[in-house]
Amino acid sequence: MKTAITELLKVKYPIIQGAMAWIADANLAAAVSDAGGFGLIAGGSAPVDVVRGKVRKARSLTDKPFGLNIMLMSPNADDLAQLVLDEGIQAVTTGAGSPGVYMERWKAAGVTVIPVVASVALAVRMERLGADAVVCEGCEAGGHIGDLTTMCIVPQVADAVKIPVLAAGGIADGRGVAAAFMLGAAGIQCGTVFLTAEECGIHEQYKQRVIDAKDTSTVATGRSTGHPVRCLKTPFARKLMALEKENTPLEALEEMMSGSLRKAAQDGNLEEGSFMAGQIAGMLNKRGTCREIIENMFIQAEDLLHGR
Ligand code: TUI
Repeated sequence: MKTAITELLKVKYPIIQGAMAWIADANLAAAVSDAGGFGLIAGGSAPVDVVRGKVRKARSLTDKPFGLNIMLMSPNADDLAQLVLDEGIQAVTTGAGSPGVYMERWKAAGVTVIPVVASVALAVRMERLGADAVVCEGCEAGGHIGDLTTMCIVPQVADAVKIPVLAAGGIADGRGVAAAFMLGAAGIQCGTVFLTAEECGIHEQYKQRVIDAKDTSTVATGRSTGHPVRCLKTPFARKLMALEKENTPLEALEEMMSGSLRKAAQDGNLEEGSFMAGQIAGMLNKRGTCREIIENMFIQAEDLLHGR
């Protein structure tokens, strides 16, 4: 399958693996890249030296290209922006904000820049600043989300920009891939499906919860804080929702959120961990390798797109 994204990223399949903080490490990124997709290491809120170590490890695991994601709410975002240049990373994606202040430096160094956006306005701004593509993420996605659904944001952004668009949020099989192409995307980004990958090192409890999830098993918490986050309805999520209803002060909610993804990913802690996952978790019912996940997705998509 050849699209503007396979050309841009020099990959076999037009799929980027979502950069999940505390989850998307060197092993996962290398496995996705080895399978013909584009793996990403999540910078998350980790210190620059930790992230540098992950980049170097991924390089030792695969000779295929991979990238780094910078979560712009991280206090270390400036350092990670520089790390991209120091380590000669081929492509960077950004989330949870506007990467405007870094764009000029990255572009001058020939880095491929793919901001994740949740609105037409930011997509247009990113194109003007020289972004090579944008990921349009709908609110079906796990983690930090915007307001619009994938179905609505992808065609609107595809109409508004000339650069290639990747669709994200709610895609985990060939039907989703084919639908994304019909909406005007040239590629996709998937996070939740890779939580079920053998190479994904999350706690067993997290993986099993994703596999056991049904359609209504996720909820977007934190709307009142201005930072809505979609996660599985665990005891932690229910506590957070109850506190939000009682108009608990923002600081107390933020305090609860801080460190909660680590507690889910590493410890499987249902009482204090935030098990971020997208709505498509309900469709996922088995484990597989990154190669199986990606190949099955694109075999099914090709069949559908060719009317087979
Ligand atoms: O960034 C994500 N997903 C994330 S980041 C994350 S870490 C976190 N942990 C605890 C609390 C909050 C975050 C977990 N999941 N996805 C990409 C994404 N970016 N989705 C939505 C956006 C976005 C939203 C608003 C991008 C830009 C934006 O506005 C910027 C502007 O200036 O308009």
